[in-house]
Amino acid sequence: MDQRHQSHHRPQHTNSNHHDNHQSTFKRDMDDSGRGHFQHKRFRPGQNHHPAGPSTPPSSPPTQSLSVQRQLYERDFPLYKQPVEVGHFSLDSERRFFNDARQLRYYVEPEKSCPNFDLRDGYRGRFVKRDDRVKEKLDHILRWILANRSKLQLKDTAASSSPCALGVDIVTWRGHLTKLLTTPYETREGWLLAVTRMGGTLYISEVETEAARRDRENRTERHEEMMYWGYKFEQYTCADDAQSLPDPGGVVNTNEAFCTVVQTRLAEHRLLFSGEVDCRDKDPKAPSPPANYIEMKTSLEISTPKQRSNFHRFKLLKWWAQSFLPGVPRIVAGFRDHDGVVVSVETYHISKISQLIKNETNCWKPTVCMNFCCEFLSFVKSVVTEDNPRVVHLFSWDPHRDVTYSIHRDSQYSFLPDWYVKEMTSSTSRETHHQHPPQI
Ligand code: 0WD
Ligand code: CA
Repeated sequence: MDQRHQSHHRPQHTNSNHHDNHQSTFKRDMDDSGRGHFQHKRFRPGQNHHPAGPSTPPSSPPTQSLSVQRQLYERDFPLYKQPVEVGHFSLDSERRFFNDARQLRYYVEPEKSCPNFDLRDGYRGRFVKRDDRVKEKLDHILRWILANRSKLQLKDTAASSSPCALGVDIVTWRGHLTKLLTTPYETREGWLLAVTRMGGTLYISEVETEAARRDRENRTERHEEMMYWGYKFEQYTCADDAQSLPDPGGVVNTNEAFCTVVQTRLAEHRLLFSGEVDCRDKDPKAPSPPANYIEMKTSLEISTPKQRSNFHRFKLLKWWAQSFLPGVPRIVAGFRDHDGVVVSVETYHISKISQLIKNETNCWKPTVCMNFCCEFLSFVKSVVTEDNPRVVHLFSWDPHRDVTYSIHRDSQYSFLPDWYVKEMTSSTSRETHHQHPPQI
């Protein structure tokens, strides 16, 4: 690993590993003897802290929860290692998986600062929409893991005593981590995250909430059309290869995707996650992935101070969290009017966003987002101890509430497919064999 990869994401913060002495934010009920119901070396009874008042009376059943209150997470920025791309994959127009970069596109800067792109063009006749009733869960990432696991495991065997394990603590989508990062500031939408431990690795997969399902089934025609606008903007600005130009006359097909797979570490949590990447810098001298990736966004043009403030306080939080996680350094934003015409294009550097929001009162803080995510992962690790692909711990959060969970065995929530479990458990010895060929 070179020096750059050893460095940490530390926007505006000094490096400090704060994890040995901070107050725990787990809420834990005491049993009759006064002992806590779960054991974790960092969360001893007495060190426990929760601002919500006295613990539950001894007679009530044991519950465990995690507080989301912002002030509990206002401490030094946790260690977040520079994310390293360990692979990528593509999904084609029929959502078929390929272990390659065939869907990666190249950013072509618009010729004018006011490009007048019409984002409504093609919605009626040149649009193939992915069926969002189909829940793919972690399947594509799991396919990538099976196709690349010898690489992953080889890297890990030197350091690990269990060569069958993947060498990471957490496998998930980047989008799920984005939701965790923004949770301390979210006031509208809750979430459900299913967690299963297998081979020592925790797999985290989202479950659609009832409210999200209702929203999806009751979208207005206007909302459906506006969801297309973001993809249309990508089509105006992205080309299939470094030499060619975008083709605004083509079909927009949202089945197509290019996803990066990155590895990184948040404090003690080794993470492997995948996220969709819109395009890359077409300069062949651009830095290596993920530093050459660009995230495309659209947003309503800003005309009033109130709109600017809302943009900083709510939209930039989501944009920052999403791109910071995989180490994507730039966002290109198309600002559009109410008719879907792009009136300006602006670039945001992720490393400068925290400066940009500094003058906003009561604004979000990157450190709160990262510390909450870190604490949630610790909470999950301490709760999900049974290593069993058939068991799901369902973590649940609603705005203004704590995170709680329930346990489900052989239920509708099980999400690790048989083909993955079989392959991971049966080929352990074969893989080990690969790494330690017998001496003849
Ligand atoms: O079925 C589902 N509910 C999920 C699907 C949950 C999580 C992920 N996915 C799929 C997406 O279809 C996509 O292929 O995983 C891939 C992306 O994962 P991610 O990068 O972790 O997701 P996120 O960061 O939330 O979204 C990245 C992009 C979005 O870009 P914008 O600029 O809008 O944030 O992935 C696209 C979208 O372009 N995207 C989706 N496209 C279709 N259906 C979806 C979705 N449900 N979610 C994200
Ligand atoms: Ca995008």
